[in-house]
Amino acid sequence: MLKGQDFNTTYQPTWCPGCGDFGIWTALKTALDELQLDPHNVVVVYGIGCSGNMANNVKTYAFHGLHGRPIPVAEGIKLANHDLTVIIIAGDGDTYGEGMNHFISSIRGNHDVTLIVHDNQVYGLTTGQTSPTSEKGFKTKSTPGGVIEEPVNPVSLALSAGASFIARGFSGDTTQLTDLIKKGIQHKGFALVDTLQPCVTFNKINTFQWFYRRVYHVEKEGYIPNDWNKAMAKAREMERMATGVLYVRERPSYHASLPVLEKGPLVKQPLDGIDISKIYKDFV
Ligand SMILES: Cc1ncc(C[n+]2csc(CCOP(=O)(O)OP(=O)(O)O)c2C)c(N)n1
Ligand code: SF4
Ligand SMILES: [Mg+2]
Repeated sequence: MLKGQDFNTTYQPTWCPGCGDFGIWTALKTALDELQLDPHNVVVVYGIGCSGNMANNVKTYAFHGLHGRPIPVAEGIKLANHDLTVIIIAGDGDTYGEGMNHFISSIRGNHDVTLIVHDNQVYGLTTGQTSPTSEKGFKTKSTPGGVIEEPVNPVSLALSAGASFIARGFSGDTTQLTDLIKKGIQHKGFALVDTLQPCVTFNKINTFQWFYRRVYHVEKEGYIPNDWNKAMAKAREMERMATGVLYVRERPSYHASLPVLEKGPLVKQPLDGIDISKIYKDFV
């Protein structure tokens, strides 16, 4: 079995010094180690962004997809071989902007994938434009007069869509984040780990210091994550920011609901003897 540092590759990350992405990288590798997962049984699907640039830095199978589209790729991989652990690394722009439809759809289907969002409330890779989670009034290159729209609240959105596992982490707390990623991976269904991730270069508002003043661990206050209304109240807190597992409920996952997969993963099922000529004729 590999240790956390053994999930390193020979490539070093290219993130800015002090970027919150380093904490998520550390937490992911530690989670894979502590769950004793073998690299060849794990696929990480990356979106496009500073977040997605982690693709070269974790020793597992990897797919570096299109901006906004890592979720359907991950779903396809899981449906083809549900023995694999499938994880998604994506930005807030990727997930809650161009990929929003996939986010809702995957939650509804309860696809058994773990989505770790690097939520830095800005477009990092394209050098600092407004993202869907940017605060109202935030001034960026794309909104010099300040953001007009209300920000997306990822936790309340996921709750409304029917998510079966929702956690919020902070990249400045890798111990807690490791635990949340492990729980997300172990959950049998769609797991969101929305991670507060300071972008030290392009977001001078939501800094590490800004988050340290606000974040707190829900479990230290005796919070039990099984009540939808209480989770929604936690999601909507403004002055403090709840971190930890905010909501869990058991629900059959998508692949577990398909009779054809009861025999085992699709990739391990024989292809010979399948006659598709009738279906084919319908399309020619
Ligand atoms: C389909 C598509 N649309 C837009 C882009 C341009 N683009 C690349 S990264 C990015 C934003 C990245 O922001 P985010 O998803 O928040 O990731 P971060 O860099 O902050 O980690 C955009 C708009 C692209 N590469 N492909
Ligand atoms: S631009 Fe922001 S998110 Fe991207 S590497 Fe630099 S600090 Fe990190
Ligand atoms: Mg971003």
